Amino acid sequence: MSINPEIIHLLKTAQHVAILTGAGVSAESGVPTFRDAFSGLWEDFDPTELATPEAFLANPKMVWDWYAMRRTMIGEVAPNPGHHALVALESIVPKLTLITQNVDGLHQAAGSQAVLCLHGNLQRVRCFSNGHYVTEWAETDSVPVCPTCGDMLRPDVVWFGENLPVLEIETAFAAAADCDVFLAIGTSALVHPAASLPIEALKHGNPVIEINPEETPLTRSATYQLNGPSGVILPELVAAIT
Ligand code: BJW
Repeated sequence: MSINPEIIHLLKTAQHVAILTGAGVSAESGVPTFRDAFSGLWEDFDPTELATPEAFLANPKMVWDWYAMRRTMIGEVAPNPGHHALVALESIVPKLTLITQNVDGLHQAAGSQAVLCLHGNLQRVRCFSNGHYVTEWAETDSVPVCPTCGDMLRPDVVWFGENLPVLEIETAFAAAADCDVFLAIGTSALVHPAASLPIEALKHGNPVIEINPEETPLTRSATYQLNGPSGVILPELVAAIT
């Protein structure tokens, strides 16, 4: 793909690049996007209906098992050229703020520094009511419990209706306001407050580049669109500014 020279100029001259990633960035690693159907036992369930505290309290074992399946899945995948290109970009631009909605740890596995994880980390587990972190547990016929308080364990991710970590979301909004260019990559731009970040960038007059093979609610407002998979486009973009 030939990349618009204005995009190349923007990235070459930017002092601060802010980036928001979503599930699409990990799609080429073999991780299903959030709104793709998960296969197997869960194919009849809408993921957005499982990612709530209400779903967990109604059927804790089913939700626990869904996350256990996904934890196993991400243990078997590796970062793709899109993740690696973002690591390379970090060494090219003076300042880069990487904000992710992903809970799979693939940016960190690729070598990105200081990733702002808005929706938590699938590999971490804490108890439901008291937030005690637990590093070892046994899989049994029921949801494992906290050794400190006996409460049920849950994945350390942010479900619908729950607050995002304050420092991460505040730093992300500050970066959107401060950056010279904002990249929204592989996100359906449906879930707030993350979906408000590119809008915040635009509000401050900062150009937004969207990278996605599909249209999203952001597409019409984005300053530039690069239509295609991030595992192809990001390495091309980095090569073009190097
Ligand atoms: C590719 C590709 C390739 C494919 N290359 N691209 C304001 C307005 C309206 C609603 C709200 C609002 N503020 C808050 C809300 C409520 C709610 C919300 O946003 N609801 C909307 C659905 C309407 N938000 C919340 O509840 C948040 N909390 C909150 O705001 O607290 C304050 C509050 C509390 C109570 C009431 C009100 C406010 C919390 C949101 C937590 C989201 N959690 C999840 C689950 C995490 C754990 C887990 O993984 O199980 O996070 S939901 C899910 O969606 C997950 C994702 O991080 C998130 C975003 O999804 P993402 O990453 O965009 O993935 P997809 O699958 O949607 O899209 C993939 C994209 O990739 C597609 O576009 C493809 O085309 C593309 N793609 N291949 C590049 N190769």
